[in-house]
Amino acid sequence: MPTQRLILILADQLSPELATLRDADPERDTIVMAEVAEEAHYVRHNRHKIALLFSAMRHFSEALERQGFRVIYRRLADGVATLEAALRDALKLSGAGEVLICAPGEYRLWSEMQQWSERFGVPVTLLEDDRFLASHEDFANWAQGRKQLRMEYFYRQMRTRYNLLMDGVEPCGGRWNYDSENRIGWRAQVEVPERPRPELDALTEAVILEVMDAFPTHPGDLSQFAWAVTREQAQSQFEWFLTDALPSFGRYQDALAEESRLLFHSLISAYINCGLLEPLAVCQQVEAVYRAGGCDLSAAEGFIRQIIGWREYVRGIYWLLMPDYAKGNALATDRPLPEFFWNGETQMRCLSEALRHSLDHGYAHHIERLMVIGNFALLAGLDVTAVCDWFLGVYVDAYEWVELPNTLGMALYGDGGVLASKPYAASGKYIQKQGNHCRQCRYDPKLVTGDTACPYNSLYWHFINRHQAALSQNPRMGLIMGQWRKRAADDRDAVVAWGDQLLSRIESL
Ligand code: FAD
Ligand code: DLZ
Ligand code: SF4
Repeated sequence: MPTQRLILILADQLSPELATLRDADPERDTIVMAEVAEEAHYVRHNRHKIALLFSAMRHFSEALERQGFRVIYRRLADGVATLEAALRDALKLSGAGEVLICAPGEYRLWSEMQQWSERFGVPVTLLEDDRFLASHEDFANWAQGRKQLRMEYFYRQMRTRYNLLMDGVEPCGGRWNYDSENRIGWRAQVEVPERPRPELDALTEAVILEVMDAFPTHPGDLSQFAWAVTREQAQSQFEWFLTDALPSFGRYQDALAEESRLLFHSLISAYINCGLLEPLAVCQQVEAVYRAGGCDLSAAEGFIRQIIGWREYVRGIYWLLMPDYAKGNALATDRPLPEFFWNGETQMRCLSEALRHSLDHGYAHHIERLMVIGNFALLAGLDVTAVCDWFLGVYVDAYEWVELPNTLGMALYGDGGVLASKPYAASGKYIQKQGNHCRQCRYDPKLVTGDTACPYNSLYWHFINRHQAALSQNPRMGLIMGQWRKRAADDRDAVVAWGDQLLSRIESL
């Protein structure tokens, strides 16, 4: 008789096509799933994220049971503290002689699992997570010998390999990238469609109550919970996006709007990241809409680039460079996170809106994350690790493999330019151009110093001034550095002094 096996399925591995489930046999294999305090507490996870994952796990476990599998499922209330403890108990209970796990997405857990064979005294095999479109080996091969690891070239290779938006060997429309058409600022040009909310069943309602009870100090307003928790619900949300939002997605991808936090974004990152949707399938569906005339090429290309380009690329960088990547602090920042990161109470309208929405709903779109919150953290020199932990905790879609390169690398330039060819630093002028928050703000985006001046402005020049040595070698910063140096010395001093003043009373901004 073949050895009985345990298959551990993590909360972000809820796919029937998971490497460990593809050849699983209900006669031989027992599934283990566990809601454990350690995974919920290693950063201060948003209650939306915990509720989404616990509800999706419970639904997934029921689906496996319907297929005939025995599932050992531990709920949070059972008090099993760690995944290791859950597996140890399950080994005792089942008498299984082998453990199979699809490799976890985070280095932290992966390195712990390296000890498990020895600790349990049975073979623990990690299978590659092939739900991604580029394996670690593919990415390492692509990266080998390159001086710079730019996303654009990786993306072109992925387009060709997966035959997405290609006409033969050429990209559709003759260009690879339509980013320049996707930067329109928001002036309420079109109506934002209303989004359908997935229905909450009794299981999800129960999870919400349990999570409110067990995590009283974590962010997240669960009275607003509107996340899909099954594949069917996630697919139906995505289909709404394809018909109602995708046509405007490209144009307003970088927009910031007072009247809508979601605009035309898909909100599918949490679903792809935990396994409820598959990356290639969503890209193929977007291409089908384009081919049928349902959206223009810039919308389809802009969307597909985010998934087969950015998403795969940041994962590649993470696994290529961990564990050292997490230690990056190229700009030597150490300022503590202001309290308003936890309550949204700042007079800077753009920042307050983005923070509040992130805390209450577990979501902000890319430009809010990068150019409002991340940009403020960069300009103010906030401590890299504190900012990364904040981003990892607050968003429903956050796992370190995707959060860390985006935060430490893209937003904070902590990796010294591996991911971004220059820091994503911008003044209030950029935020004003992209949207309409400034009209509701106590500050004025046209002013640089003085009580009503937009803090992003002086902090921008303060940033340029204090990092002259580190950034002057960067050819893409030459123009702005030149502009700064050309300004009269007392003008520069006044801006820097105002920036110093703001930083000294950062909590009051
Ligand atoms: P859409 O705008 O509809 O985009 C479609 C999809 O493209 C997303 O669902 C996502 O899967 C993918 N995508 C887009 N941009 C990126 C990117 N830069 N990296 C990876 N995938 C991308 N994304 C996460 O999934 N988890 C994170 O923890 C995360 N942290 C971030 C932190 C910072 C500082 C920044 C700047 C970005 C971060 N992102 C993260 C990327 C991006 O902001 C989110 O994927 C996106 O906002 C999710 O919303 P959406 O599904 O509506 O995306
Ligand atoms: C994020 C998370 C949370 C909050 N809770 C659990 C849990 O209780 N059980 C579980 O299996 N996984 C959880 N996760 C997801 C893991 O942290 C994730 O699998 C790793 O970070 C690897 O990506
Ligand atoms: Fe943000 Fe400055 Fe505009 Fe206020 S004035 S909304 S702080 S960019």
